[in-house]
This record gives sequence, structure tokens and C-alpha cells, in this order.
Amino acid sequence: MTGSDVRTHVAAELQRARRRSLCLTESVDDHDLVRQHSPLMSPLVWDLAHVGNQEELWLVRDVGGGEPVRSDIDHLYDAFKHPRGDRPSLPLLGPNEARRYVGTVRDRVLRLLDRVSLDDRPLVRQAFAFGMIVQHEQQHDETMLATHQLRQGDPVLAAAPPPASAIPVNGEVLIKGGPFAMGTSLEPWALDNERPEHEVFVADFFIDRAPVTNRQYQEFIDDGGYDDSRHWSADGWQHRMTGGLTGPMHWCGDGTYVRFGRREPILPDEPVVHVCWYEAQAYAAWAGKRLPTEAEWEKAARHDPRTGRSRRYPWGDDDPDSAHANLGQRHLSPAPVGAYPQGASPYGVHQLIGDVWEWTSSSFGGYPGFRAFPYAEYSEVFFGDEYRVLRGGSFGTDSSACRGTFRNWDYPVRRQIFSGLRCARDPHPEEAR
Ligand code: AVJ
Ligand code: FE
Repeated sequence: MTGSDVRTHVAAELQRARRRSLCLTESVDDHDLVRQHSPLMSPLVWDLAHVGNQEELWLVRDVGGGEPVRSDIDHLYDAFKHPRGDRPSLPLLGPNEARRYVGTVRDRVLRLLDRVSLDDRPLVRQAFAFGMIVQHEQQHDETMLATHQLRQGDPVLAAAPPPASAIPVNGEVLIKGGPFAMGTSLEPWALDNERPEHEVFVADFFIDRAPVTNRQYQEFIDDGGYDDSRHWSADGWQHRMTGGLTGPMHWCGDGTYVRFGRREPILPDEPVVHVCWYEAQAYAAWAGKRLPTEAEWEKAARHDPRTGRSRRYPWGDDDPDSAHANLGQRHLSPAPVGAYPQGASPYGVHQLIGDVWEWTSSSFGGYPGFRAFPYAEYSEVFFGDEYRVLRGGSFGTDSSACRGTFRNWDYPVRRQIFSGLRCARDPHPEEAR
């Protein structure tokens, strides 16, 4: 893209993110904006002002070298200073103050975008820092959507239902062993944890062509899966007992679930959503399978065995559109399996992108050659054993914050996010060659 195309693209993406943030915060009254809907989540008004504060820090001050808009509030919106549960008791900006603040910051950023030199410095090359801010806002929009799902009261969000299933998708495919290119060094807005591209050898494995559905997950429940410790890890079983888990979050136990304030019959062909890593692992064990490693997931999603190269997305290098994947909160649920035949990978694996985040067996860590950029606080401080990686994005993930290389992470107990799973397995001896 030329300099002016990049600027036009950035401005449009910033505006798209802001429209979504405002929609998520204008659909509820002030009381609902400032209250805490779950100790796991911030008040919505915190997310809104935090998005503006991050934009002020990274763009107005760091990239633009400008004077602070409001340096007095930095500490309130520093995610490392106050855990989510404590945020409602902080002297936060009120709803109108927060809206005014994010608007003021945005005006400064748009003026900066017009005049800043997008030269070869890493922070501004291909407008990286602006892209990071677009993704940051969209990530918080997905978090705000998860807060909406936890909110009590009448529904306030609406969207068209997702497309119906177009073709049957079932069974699994064999992914032949061999090297593939994991991660990226080219994708301009890829975050530090997706870099650099590096070769990984992945042995033969099978992966399911579709995410695990509600029907399949119900069979696990009906078979006593939640009462049989043999399927669970030791930590997982302990969590299942202390947490009193009996099924996915938001399931009512009578064949219905609650979706953004509406009680609806569970649709059997939809990917299961709102399961934690421990539940995902137990389901896979019950099915005689396992979770894929991150490398297996990415090979199934990106590797083209005919050309030997890795694609940006399962369907190719084109940006996602509504025929490829269920992204961007266009719908308020995952789509049934088979709804996106045009989104399949070269191996014939479907719905890897969109619908539900897919838990992998992998902990979060840096790739060989990892360099924290621009801040260790974005991902490096989360590296280690406590977090598991999720891949592929959900119906609530914007396309700007989702790629074949994109890595999300969370604690193995978390399930208020839009998390599901897909199973993999090793070949049986008679299937090996
Ligand atoms: C990548 C989704 C785990 O929300 O904690 C937002 C993204 N980082 N603000 C998160 C993020 C800083 C992050 N996740
Ligand atoms: Fe943030």
C-alpha cells in the first residue's frame, strides 16, 4: 500500500472499531455501564476509557511525542495496577466523561495520522502502532461483548442469525508429517508473539474437520462425563468439583442456554461455546482424542501441501469476508457446522477461523527468535505455564484482530470468553505408514 492508502485504511479501521465500542456502550444505560456484571470483568465504562488511554499512551504520546491529554488518569486504566474485580471502586471517568475523553484522544490521533511520517522506524512502518491500537480496541470490544453475555436483564443487542449449514462436515483428516512455516515475519500488523516465521516439524496427526458441536458435547454430559474423573486431569477434576461444573457456562440444564439475555433452545449443530480448557481436555479424552498442539492447529489452518507454503488464512491470502468466516459480531452466536464451505483449508478443515476460539494443548510462549515489541507487557509477561493458547477467533472477534497466525491466551479455568474446541489425535499403529 502507498502512504496515503495506508492512512485511509487506518482511519477507516479506527472508525470501524470506534463505532463498535460506542454501540456496545450506548446500548445500555449509565447504571449498567458503571456496574460490574461479573467479578471476572471490568465495568463497561472502564474498557471504554482504557481503550482511549492506551491510544493516548501509544499514539498521542509515544508516536506523536505530544502533550498528555489526561496524564492524571493513567493509573486508573493501567490493567496491571488494578485487577478487574477492583475496578468498579476506582474513581473512574463517568460515562459521559469517558465518551468525551476517547473522542478528544481520537481527534488528536486523526490529526497525527495526517502528518506523521510513516517511515522505516519499526513503530510506524506500515502504520504498525496504529494497527496495534485498532486491534487493541477490537479486542476490548470482544471483551465487552463477553460482559454483555454476563449481564442480567432484558436483551439489548440484536443481530441476524448466522447462515445455515450448506454442506455436511464430519470426521477427521490426516495431516501428513513434515515441516511447515509457523508464525509470520511479513504480516504488517502481526503482534510480537506471532513473529518470526520459523520452520516446525509436525508428525502425522488427525484433526477433526469441524469444531465439537453442542450435540457431541451433550453426549459427553449424558454419558456421565462430568462425573468420571478418568477423563479429567488432576487439576481439571479439582476445578470441576470445587467449581461445581456440570455443563458449559450459560447452559440451563434443560436443553436451553441464555444468549445475550435471551433463553433459547440449544442448537445441536452449533459449535459448543463457553467451555474452559479443563472441560475441553476432558471432552477430548472422553472422545478418545486430545486437543491439538498450537503447531498442529496452525499447520491444519495454513499449510498448503501442494505449494509447501503457509497461507494467511485457511482459504488463502485474501482478507476475511462474510462468505469465509463468522467474525466481527455480525451474528451473536457461532454458526452451525458446514455454514462456511468457502472458508475451508486445503486439507478440508472447516471453520478454523471465527465461530469459537479453539483451545489448544499448548502453553503460551515466545517463538524461537522472539523479541518483545513494542512493550514486554503486551505478551512476554504472560509467557509461561499458567496460560493456554486459543486459536482462530470467535463470532465476536473482528477480522482486524484475527489471522491464521493470531494467538490468544487465557487461564485454563476461564470460560466467559467465546471458547470451544476441536479434537485431534495420533494415528493408530495400523494407520501409520
Ligand atoms: C490477547 C485477549 C489475552 O484482553 O487480555 C487487551 C488482549 N491486551 N489489552 C487481553 C489485550 C491488553 C488480551 N488478550
Ligand atoms: Fe487493554
